[in-house]
Amino acid sequence: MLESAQPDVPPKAMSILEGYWKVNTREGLSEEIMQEYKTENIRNVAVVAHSNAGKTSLIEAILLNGGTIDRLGSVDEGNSVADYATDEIDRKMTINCSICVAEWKGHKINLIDTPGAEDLYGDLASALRVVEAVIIVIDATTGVEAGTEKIWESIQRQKLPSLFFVNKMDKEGADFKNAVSTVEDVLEARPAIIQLPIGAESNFSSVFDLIHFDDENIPEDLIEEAQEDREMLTEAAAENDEELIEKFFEDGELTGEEIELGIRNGLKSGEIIPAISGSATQNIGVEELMNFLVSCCSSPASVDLDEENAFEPDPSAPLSALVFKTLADPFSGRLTLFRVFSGTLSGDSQLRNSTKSENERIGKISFMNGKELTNTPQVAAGDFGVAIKLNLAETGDTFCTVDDPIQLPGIDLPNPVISLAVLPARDGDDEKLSTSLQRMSEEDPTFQISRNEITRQLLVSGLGELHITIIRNRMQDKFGIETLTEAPKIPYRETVRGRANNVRGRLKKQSGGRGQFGEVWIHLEPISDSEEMFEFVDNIVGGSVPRNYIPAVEKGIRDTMTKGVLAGYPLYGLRVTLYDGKHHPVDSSDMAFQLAGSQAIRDAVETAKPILLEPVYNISITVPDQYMGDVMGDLNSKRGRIVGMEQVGKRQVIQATAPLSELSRYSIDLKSLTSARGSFTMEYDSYEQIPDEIAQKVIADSKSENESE
Ligand SMILES: Nc1nc2c(ncn2[C@@H]2O[C@H](COP(=O)(O)OP(=O)(O)OP(=O)(O)O)[C@@H](O)[C@H]2O)c(=O)[nH]1
Ligand SMILES: [Mg+2]
Repeated sequence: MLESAQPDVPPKAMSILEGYWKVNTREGLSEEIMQEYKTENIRNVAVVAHSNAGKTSLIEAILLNGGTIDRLGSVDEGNSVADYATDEIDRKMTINCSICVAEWKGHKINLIDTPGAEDLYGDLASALRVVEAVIIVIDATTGVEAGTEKIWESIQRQKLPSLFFVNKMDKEGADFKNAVSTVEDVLEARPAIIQLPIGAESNFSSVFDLIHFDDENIPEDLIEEAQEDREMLTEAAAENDEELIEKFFEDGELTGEEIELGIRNGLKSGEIIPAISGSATQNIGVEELMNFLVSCCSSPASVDLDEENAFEPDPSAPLSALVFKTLADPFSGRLTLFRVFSGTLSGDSQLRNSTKSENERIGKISFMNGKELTNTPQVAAGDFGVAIKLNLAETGDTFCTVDDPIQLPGIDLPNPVISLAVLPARDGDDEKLSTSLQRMSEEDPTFQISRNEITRQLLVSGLGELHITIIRNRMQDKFGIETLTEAPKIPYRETVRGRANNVRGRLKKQSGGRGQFGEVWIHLEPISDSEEMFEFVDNIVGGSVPRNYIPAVEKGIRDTMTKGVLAGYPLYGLRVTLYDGKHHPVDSSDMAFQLAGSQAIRDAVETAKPILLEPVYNISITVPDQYMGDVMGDLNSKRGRIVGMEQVGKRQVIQATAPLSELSRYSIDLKSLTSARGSFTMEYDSYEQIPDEIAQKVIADSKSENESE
């Protein structure tokens, strides 16, 4: 349709992602339906949970029921729609979020599969930003797990309508009511049960619908439970609509339609969080889930607009679209995944990237289902699309039209919690390393690169060890670059605590021909601002050091300060006053004064009580109450200082400071201390003096390192 001039030729499913993504175009997804869905007939749903709960499998079953695929793929066999990348297939886990599409009863359900591994929650944050509803999958054999607990916090912060799908009801040990009770205990949420499982484990056969309650067909052993749960559901639904509550008081009953209305309202306001049971791999309870999405979840057309979301969710309104993910590919160029919030985004058009304040030409755009792309001329409000080969747009950017600027709120991505030094495994690969790292961090903004000037290490930071390992493997697959990692060195600094007055630096060489001569006198004192490296005061009067040599003196001092005096770390926070000196009309030179300056500063530092400083970080740790003691004890052993504590629900938020040298493996330590239920963020605070015995060790280490070089 894009290439040909005949508008009535339907767009062809195409496979542009040859190469890394190994695309096989699937049959399915009727193109008209993808084009024709109105905003009010779209449902955008993120599927989230702790690792392994069955998110990808659930999406697979939804796609089968919707007719997108005609055979149920599986994560275990490596042929699911959502986990299509080669490393996802190898690891049998979701790494990147992907969009999958199912048609159901005249609706288009866009599903975003998200990774369950906490190290990959960047994509989870992106997914939550672009949907109107969330399915939280819970493993019926374990109940709520640590990852889900953390995701729940984000869902609540964003007030996203959500529902619990208690999965794996067919598995040995499955217990629906127990799983629901962990939701109550751990998440402190009161789910409204809308379907009950009939049977469990190998006897799990179907689900019983409590909304459209059918007295006749209740299995005998469920009668009591079903009636009780139906009453609770009716009450919960009634509470969410004034007319319903009146009717409920009069009749003591509501119809299925009325309950649905109450649930719709309650979902939107967050008052009702439905719970459903099922089995993804047995495809039980999944149709019922799809019916529920269509009948009770909000469409993108009915979002409540507040000041932040001042867009009109209508295809004819001015355009606003949010980029929520980019995928780098060495063969086909970058893919940019976007969600249209208002208006219509057309391919082959000039758009404005309002976040970057630049215009960008959009070429081909497509709908996406797993790895399959289907060309489309436009994507309308409420829907998802992907643009090919854009260079400018990054995750979190807004597209709008050139004349109608709109800026959508960006994406609140998690900050890196771990850093490692990285180097190429083969000599000479340095440039290749830095370009491929660059590409990887464009694809994933939670993966960051920096070079530490002090330790001269190239550092990569991410959300955990697994995150960094996955990216290193991808770099090897995509760009053929093999890497090694090392523990990051701590960027210590040196400074002085005392002063040194009247220190001489002198170079005098007379060996036959022309000699070398320069002499300087300096004072040295500390300045309190240790972020400022150096202040040079020139107090020379009467030309004892000629003007033209003064820059050389300063350079000599500066060079020595970068190399340090105690342990090879740079000196910070010094004021050096040059007040006197001597020169020789023939033997003086820039070189001579540089060396004199260097000697003066070295001697001055040695007499002015040099000390070592280390970087100290602010750290904010959130843990469930029961882990408080262990976490505090551990912080103590890490030279941490508690600054504050706050109770938030059943959790403690601890504010502390601790030296970076003690925190390099904190993400791993906290995980094992709290069974993965704790989380933290850290941020640079200041440089502080290192305690003596530790300083001695740093100095000794640096000496032995220098000797071995
Ligand atoms: N018995 C049973 N096994 C299931 C069910 N759903 C998923 N599984 C299995 O559970 C494992 C994990 O399934 P996935 O769909 O990959 O889970 P996920 O939540 O997407 O996992 P991550 O993407 O790694 O977070 C696989 O071995 C599935 O076959 C179910 O309903 N019953
Ligand atoms: Mg998955």
